[in-house]
Amino acid sequence: MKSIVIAIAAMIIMAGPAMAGQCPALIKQLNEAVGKMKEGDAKVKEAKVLIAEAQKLHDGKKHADSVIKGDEAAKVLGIKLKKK
Ligand SMILES: [Cu+2]
Repeated sequence: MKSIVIAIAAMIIMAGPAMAGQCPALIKQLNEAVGKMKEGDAKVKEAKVLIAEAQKLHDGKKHADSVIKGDEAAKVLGIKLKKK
């Protein structure tokens, strides 16, 4: 029983840094995609808000939430993100 608890705790601890590297990579891809699109476009504006939120979540160490926001932004833009 104890070993299971330790294994779960270790997974949670290790998931943190792994996710931390993911968001900047996703945000970079989103910003590049936005850079190629028309600035006045409604979906570009919407995506920029979501990207800013993803960045804020990442800065606040909420990496899992940041990835979800990034996915939302990608859906708005109609692009696919490359994930690690
Ligand atoms: Cu992050």
